[in-house]
Amino acid sequence: MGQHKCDGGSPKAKPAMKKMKSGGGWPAIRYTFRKARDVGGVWKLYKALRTKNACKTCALGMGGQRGGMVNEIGGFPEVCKKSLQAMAADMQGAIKQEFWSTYSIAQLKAFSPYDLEHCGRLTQPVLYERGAEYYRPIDWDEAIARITKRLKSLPPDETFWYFSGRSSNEAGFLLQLFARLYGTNNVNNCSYYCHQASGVGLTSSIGSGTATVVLEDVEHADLVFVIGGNPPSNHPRLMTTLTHIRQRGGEVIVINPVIETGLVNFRVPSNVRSLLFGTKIATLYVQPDIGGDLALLTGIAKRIDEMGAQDSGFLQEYCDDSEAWLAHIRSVSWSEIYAKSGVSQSDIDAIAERYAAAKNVVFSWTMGITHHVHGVQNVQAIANLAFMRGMVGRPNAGLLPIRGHSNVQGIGSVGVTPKLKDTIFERLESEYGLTLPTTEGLDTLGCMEAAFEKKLKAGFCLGGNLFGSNPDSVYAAESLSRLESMVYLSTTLNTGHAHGLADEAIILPVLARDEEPQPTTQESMFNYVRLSDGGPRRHDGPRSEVEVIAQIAEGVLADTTAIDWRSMQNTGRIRDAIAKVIPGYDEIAKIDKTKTEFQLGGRTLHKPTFPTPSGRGVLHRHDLPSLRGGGDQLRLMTVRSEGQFNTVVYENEDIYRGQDRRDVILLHPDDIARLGLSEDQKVTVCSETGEMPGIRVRAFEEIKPGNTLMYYPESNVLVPRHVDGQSKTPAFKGVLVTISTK
Ligand SMILES: Nc1nc2c(c(=O)[nH]1)N[C@H]1C(S)=C(S)[C@@H](COP(=O)(O)OP(=O)(O)OC[C@H]3O[C@@H](n4cnc5c(=O)[nH]c(N)nc54)[C@H](O)[C@@H]3O)O[C@H]1N2
Ligand SMILES: Nc1nc2c(c(=O)[nH]1)N[C@H]1C(S)=C(S)[C@@H](COP(=O)(O)OP(=O)(O)OC[C@H]3O[C@@H](n4cnc5c(=O)[nH]c(N)nc54)[C@H](O)[C@@H]3O)O[C@H]1N2
Ligand SMILES: [Mo]
Repeated sequence: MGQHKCDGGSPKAKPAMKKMKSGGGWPAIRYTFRKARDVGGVWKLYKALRTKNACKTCALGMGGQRGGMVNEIGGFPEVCKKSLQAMAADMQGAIKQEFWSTYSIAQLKAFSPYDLEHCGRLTQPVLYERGAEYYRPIDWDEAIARITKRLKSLPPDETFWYFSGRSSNEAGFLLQLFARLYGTNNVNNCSYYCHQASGVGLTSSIGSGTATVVLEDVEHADLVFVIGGNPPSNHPRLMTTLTHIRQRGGEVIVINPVIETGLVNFRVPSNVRSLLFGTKIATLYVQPDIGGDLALLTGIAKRIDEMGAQDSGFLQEYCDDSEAWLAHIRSVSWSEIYAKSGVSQSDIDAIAERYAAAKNVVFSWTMGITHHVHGVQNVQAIANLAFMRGMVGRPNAGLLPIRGHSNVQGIGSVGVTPKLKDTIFERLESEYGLTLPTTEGLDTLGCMEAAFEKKLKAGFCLGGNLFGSNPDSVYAAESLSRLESMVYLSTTLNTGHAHGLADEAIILPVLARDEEPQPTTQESMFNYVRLSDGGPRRHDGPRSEVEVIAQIAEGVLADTTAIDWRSMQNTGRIRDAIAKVIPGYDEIAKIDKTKTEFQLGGRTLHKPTFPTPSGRGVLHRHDLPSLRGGGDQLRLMTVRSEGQFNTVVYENEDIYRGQDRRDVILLHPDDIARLGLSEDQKVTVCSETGEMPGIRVRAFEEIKPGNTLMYYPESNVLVPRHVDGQSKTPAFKGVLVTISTK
């Protein structure tokens, strides 16, 4: 292991690709024109992007009634490469009929995520049956009849229902209602692999699971923390806000084991000055070891206390347990903090000093915080730090989980969780006279494990790629293959359609948001509800998600429930129901008439009264986990490249990290030397879960030694099924690997 000199591959060192010195800028603009050419011209793409539909990519929120490329405070043009990619993907031609008899399942399995995405749009239902070599097209009636028959024959609790965050509130609400009235609470969404730790952590600290601030607040902050995220690639529009903060003399502190190019310098394409000269982003960049954040955050709090810089009045008046918490952080030793964070005293002091000096502070974070077995504790530690200086519960300061999918927050709000909020449960029962199941529903990984144990028989997926997003891909494929049936409502092909096959798999092609015949709604990470007008269909064949769901529900439940499922094909009817039962959503009932988008009531916390049982903030105490790894064992993070959206790969290059391909492992040059490896050498990366042979070693000075980076979803063969006990989020960033040259 490791120490051997290279004994194969091509040891010759060669620069992977020219590394960019800043994010955004001309490459982003050039890319726009290239994409435009692919889909039939700049004007066509521009028109598609300017329709009144919420942007399809991240949850920052763009588009809707202000028109595409406009943010929540009217900023224009907020173009990002991701929205172009997502739009261009939906504007692809249709997969041809011959495709299905040309490419066998075995061939589809060999396709990369990039190949599958670029096959084109799904336009006809297709069926796979165990033993068959190919998917075969079937008509809609046959597809719906098969699904209905299957669901009628199964005990409801032997089914599960997975939702991605791309679908509308209307589709999400309708499908979860159907699943529950059918008889199961095995209802969950991709959040369990994403920000669930934020929801659980925030709820335990402030009583509410979402952002406490609106975009306007962030724009007025004089210090923003960006912890465990790569917004230049994954939330490009946030970069505009960060440049504004810098232009006003504010600070941006980045906490990340990797120096991400675009967090050092970013060229905002819509700002001429920034485009030409770039805008410096981070005023302070601190690199903990992977998983070291809890110790680091505790250390910052400890230092603030030593400096006497806390807001004791705030702690006493608005928080529970502050004395016990202060006593706890005083009892943790500095040596423990340095050892378990990998951060030096001078860096911790520097962060604390800047925090102490700032007046309005926003803490933002993403997957570097949640993808750990102590993800919830990480989030609580961020909340602790905010409480400490009274930086939550007032304007221009607060907590901001930077969400993933464009409507992942809405999907959660409208009831796509195993356990419904009590208010929603009660209102559904009383308003509609329904009886809902009270069994404990399973979380996402829980469903995969139950399927593996053959306790589940069928799965139903509203978008997403359940197989591709899972840890332990070999196990994931096996567990889905043990099912009798899988149903996928999808727009394009992905690895799940090739590897996530049950005895019977049916793919139903659906319309994208901007092709819907009726308006739909989405909720941004700032708790802002947007209205999407929909638009003309691009292909014959795909159907509206709500139409498909309502039709299946009618087939399965027409005789047993009083709901007129057919009328639920009307998104206005669904919004009426959402307005009645989902807290804060009252205004949605009229949104298609008034065209007035709105901020959800009760979410933004501009006053220090917290919706916890005591009405006060809760400070949590934590034991600090030891840093894992050391010696030959490296800490691995599995992350996104610049050119992908989750399991969908749009381009093989990661221009910001200077990589021309994805089958690579990025190591600090010191680790390459220490382990006796050489650049571009082919190695096998091993974890307790799996192995990846043929991976190329790449030197990457930007990562802290002892830590390493690989690309998701390919690297999921290495990710064990270890989850955070409180949120059930897998530790996608907390993997231990060794490198073998055999
Ligand atoms: N273009 C594009 N946009 C996207 C997505 C996409 O795939 N492509 N996905 C969407 C979704 S669903 C989500 S959830 C978000 C994801 O957005 P991110 O969270 O930005 O995505 P990741 O690539 O997982 O990056 C995690 C970052 O965390 C850092 N990190 C890893 N481990 C640690 C750690 O232990 N501590 C700290 N402090 N940092 C760490 C990594 O260096 C990296 O910069 O983006 C959304 N937007
Ligand atoms: N190792 C590792 N694993 C991870 C992560 C990681 O960082 N590392 N990140 C995790 C995270 S944060 C997440 S959110 C999950 C991603 O989990 P998912 O949301 O399950 O996966 P996606 O890749 O976003 O799903 C893409 C598919 O959605 C479908 N789709 C696109 N638009 C629509 C639409 O409008 N309607 C419908 N019905 N379908 C549509 C397309 O068929 C496309 O192939 O992965 C998780 N897994
Ligand atoms: Mo996500």
